[in-house]
Amino acid sequence: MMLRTFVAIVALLCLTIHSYSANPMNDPSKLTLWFDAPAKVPMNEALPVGNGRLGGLVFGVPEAERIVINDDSLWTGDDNPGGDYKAMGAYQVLGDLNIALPGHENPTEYRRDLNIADATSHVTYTVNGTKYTREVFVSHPAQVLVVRMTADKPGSYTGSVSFADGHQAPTVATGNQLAAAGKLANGMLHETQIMVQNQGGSMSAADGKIELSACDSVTIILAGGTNYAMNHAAGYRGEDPHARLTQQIKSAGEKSFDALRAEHVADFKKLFDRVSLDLGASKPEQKTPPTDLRKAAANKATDPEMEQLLFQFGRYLLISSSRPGDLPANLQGIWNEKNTPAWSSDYHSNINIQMNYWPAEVTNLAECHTPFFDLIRSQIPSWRKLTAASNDFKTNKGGMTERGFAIRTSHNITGGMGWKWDKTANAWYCQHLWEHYAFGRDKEYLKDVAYPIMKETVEFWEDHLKTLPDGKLVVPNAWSPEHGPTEDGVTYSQQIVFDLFSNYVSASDALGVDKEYRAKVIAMRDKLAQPGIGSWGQLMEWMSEKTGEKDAKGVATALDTPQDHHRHTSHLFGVFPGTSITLAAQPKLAEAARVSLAARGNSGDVREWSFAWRTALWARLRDSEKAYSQIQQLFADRNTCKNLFGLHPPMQIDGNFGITAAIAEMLVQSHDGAIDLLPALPAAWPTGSVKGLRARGGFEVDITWADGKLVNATLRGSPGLQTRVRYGPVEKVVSIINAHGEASFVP
Ligand code: FUC
Repeated sequence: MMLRTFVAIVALLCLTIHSYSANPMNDPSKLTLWFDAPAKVPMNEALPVGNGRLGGLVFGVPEAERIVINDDSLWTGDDNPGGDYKAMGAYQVLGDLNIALPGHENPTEYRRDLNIADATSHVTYTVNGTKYTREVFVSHPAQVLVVRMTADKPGSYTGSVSFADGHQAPTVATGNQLAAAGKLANGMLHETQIMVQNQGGSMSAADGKIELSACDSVTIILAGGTNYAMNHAAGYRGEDPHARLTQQIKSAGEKSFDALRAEHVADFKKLFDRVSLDLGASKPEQKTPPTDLRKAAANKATDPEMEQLLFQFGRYLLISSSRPGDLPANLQGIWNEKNTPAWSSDYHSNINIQMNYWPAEVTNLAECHTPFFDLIRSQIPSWRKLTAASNDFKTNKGGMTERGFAIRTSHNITGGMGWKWDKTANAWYCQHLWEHYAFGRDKEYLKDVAYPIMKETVEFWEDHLKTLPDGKLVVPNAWSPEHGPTEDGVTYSQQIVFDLFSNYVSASDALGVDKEYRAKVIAMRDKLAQPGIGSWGQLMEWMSEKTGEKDAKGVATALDTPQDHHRHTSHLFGVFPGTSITLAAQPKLAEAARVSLAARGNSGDVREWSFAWRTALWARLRDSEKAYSQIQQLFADRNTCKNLFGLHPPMQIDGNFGITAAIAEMLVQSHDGAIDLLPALPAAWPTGSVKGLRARGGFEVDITWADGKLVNATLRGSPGLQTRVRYGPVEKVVSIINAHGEASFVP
């Protein structure tokens, strides 16, 4: 398909990219998860609501509602475990909100749902001819969780509201309020306050509960929090949350339910509605079953509306678990029902937290990326200290580390780290700092936030790279995540340092600073050992091919063979999320990457997040059908829970975020100096459109296609911006110069 014309018009006005208007394409009927029975298993079936910090998992049981409540900062552990995973602590449960409604057993016409277009969960059912409705959301503006229960007959609510604190703090009931406050062994204060409002009937406080008697409708407002502060200097502790929560409950309690709901929906939609996606219509018979059955079927037959839902669900989860000022999304986002969650529900630095943030820039949720940066900044003082104290970081000059920091595979929110060093995670984190600038072009941010950390990390690698006899530079004693031996020059680490050095050079260019150091970094980058191509045409994961040698314990290390199906694809970092291996610039390495990826396959060890990574890799390698097949396989019951959460197992959220980013990568790419339209459009989506994706260089992109071919595309950005745009083999320069800050392409 030839790209024939790009229209360029002169612009005089500035463009406000994030100006908000409700997006009519985000049709709630296509953006709702629904089920015909209550949830039984919290992480796999309950429905997640959240405001970035405060989360709820809604079970939807008529006679005994349970909502697991989380606050993203409730963690055990502390700042200096020196690599001991257990001492690092774990993400905790704030408690359970329980609503007992005896007599509501055995309902008819039962339905529970989660509308991700307005971030509200509903439960509806009928008992003895009365129709009941329950709505649950977590408001970001009001910082409270709200439950509203109504019925079509007066006096229908008799029962009780109670709270079970996750650490056995007693619940005190006074007037129309409940409160539970406690302190963890690490000094973390946590508190929950609940206000219950009734219309009709009566309420009373007794035995730590609020009893409801013949109420017409009931509103429950819950505020929860801790004294955590994302601040090393303050010992990661701030004010006692009591006064803040009291104020939140008071303010929310003074608003009507309708006002609280309207404020919540408007706030959520401001972010969510920036992007709409239409991948085509599903067949009428595909639309009828509940989401769990439909998901299972989508594993076997194309269901474009489910694929669209999966894409938007990742965006929903990011908005709901990562808002500015709060902590970033952890392994379970913010949703957690156990005080001993898998992997502590921590921040994993060898793929997982990075994957959580892959969709942030490209799917137009850039501000949801900032909690990751805030966490990095708040942990660095402690990471520097722990790195300097470790014998693992002697510099290439023989002394101990003075510049920079390294990160272990796992970390918490109070400067603590666990398990092995993931040596180049520092550089990988810097990729995120850089990408926020590459997409948004905020120079102040680059200068004040990203550049200093990037430079410090470049200096760390200047001090630590080892020179081989042939003059090549390698990362010493590195590990290709969770695979094979620890040795010099593993491809994963080499490519990540290459990425850091390249982004550093671009950052110094953008700011016009450190010209001499920039030249030195280019010289170091040129000496970095590059990945080799092995005996079966693969991109080598290590400097030497491992074909069955035995390690010190006598275990065969038959790793670099076509039979190896490890879940990580670390050696393909340069293809995605890195940018050093592209089809155009490095065709031989790209072909070797294709051979490796095809051999890695997707059986056995492959996990939910692996499918997401593989989808993005195939998209970058322009194999649209292989990319699409990964999405379909992700829908399998083995990989995705009934509630669409990723299933490692247990539930893990990175795959949700990763697949959203990977689907975007199939529709638009912008990593090699141009914007590629529909680079990996599969046959399953012949006709469709996407609005509001972002491309590097400061652009928003809308694309419409039909019969597998581009119909038109619109670019938005600040007037004066220019970019190369490609569709298939055709490439043109597009300038944003019209009055709406737009440029269009019509083939
Ligand atoms: C990485 C992966 C595992 C798991 C863990 C939380 O270490 O290798 O599969 O996702 O993170």
